Amino acid sequence: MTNRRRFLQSSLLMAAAASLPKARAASGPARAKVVSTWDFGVPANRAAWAVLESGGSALDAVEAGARWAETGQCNATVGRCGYPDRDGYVTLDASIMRGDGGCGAVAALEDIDHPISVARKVMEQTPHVLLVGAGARQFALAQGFTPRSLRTPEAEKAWREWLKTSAYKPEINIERRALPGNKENHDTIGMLALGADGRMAGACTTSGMAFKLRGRVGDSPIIGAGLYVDDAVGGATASGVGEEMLRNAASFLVVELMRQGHAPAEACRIAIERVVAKRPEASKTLQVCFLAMNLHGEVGAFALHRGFVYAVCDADRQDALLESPSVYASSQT
Ligand code: SD4
Repeated sequence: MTNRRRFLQSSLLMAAAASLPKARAASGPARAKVVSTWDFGVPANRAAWAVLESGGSALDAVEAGARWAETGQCNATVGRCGYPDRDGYVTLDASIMRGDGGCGAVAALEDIDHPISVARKVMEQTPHVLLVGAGARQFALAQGFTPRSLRTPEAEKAWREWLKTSAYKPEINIERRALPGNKENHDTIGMLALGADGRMAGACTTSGMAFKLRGRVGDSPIIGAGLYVDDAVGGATASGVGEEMLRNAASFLVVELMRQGHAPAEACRIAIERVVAKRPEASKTLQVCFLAMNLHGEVGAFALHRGFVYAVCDADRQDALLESPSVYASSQT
């Protein structure tokens, strides 16, 4: 019963978020829109929007937005400031996808601060979709990327603090719970863009779960799990505990639900319900968040727990930040 009440509360919030107006021709490309996960999605969207405004493609836009998240800020779960795995290695995951099905990804990439651009190179310069680990690094170097150490002093300090207990608790994104060093272990960026020409693209980039098992790869570089885009329908991306997205082919699921006629927010909600149904107990302590946009520029989101916010940028509004509805009002279920 309690959960039902929370679903109701969530539905009201969802209705508010789902009623986002479509882009109007104010300035910039009339149809275009960019959405992305978390509060730093606002500046990341701006970087992407600048590309769309200057006539760039949705693909160029999401790459620019993701690149901003990777190096334009210092964030414990994306790019150059990402926290290391439990053995002290910073390993990055990223994927990029065009609405025509073109896609590329890298997983467990070390020493390269723009994994999203390496993912794009995988898409454009190889017949493959995913390169991992040492091979991905070797490919990046061959493509001209400059290697650099990614373990920042802050990340090192947090890791050493974590080593004192080495508690392995993948509790991410729930009410912005802090890690040692007062940093949070979430904030993957997932970004979707709709170009003025009606074409879509998406990008997702992360350092994954802080202090993860060495070799652990989440959903973000897996096409269909952390990201999926189809020009005929729309796109979806995810943040949260990637294992849940992997179990449910989650982003693909959200897009397929939209293909069946569901609005983006409704598609995200149904997908979240699938996550709950599969692992009802685990879902009380793990965060999972979906963000979707259809080919008309309608946007929606849904999360397991309160606290997921997403940024929307179009010709009318550059800096909108909206709170997603959620199944649970808090982590205390
Ligand atoms: C992962 N989904 O590696 C990512 C982490 C994340 O917000 O999204 N954090 O599982």
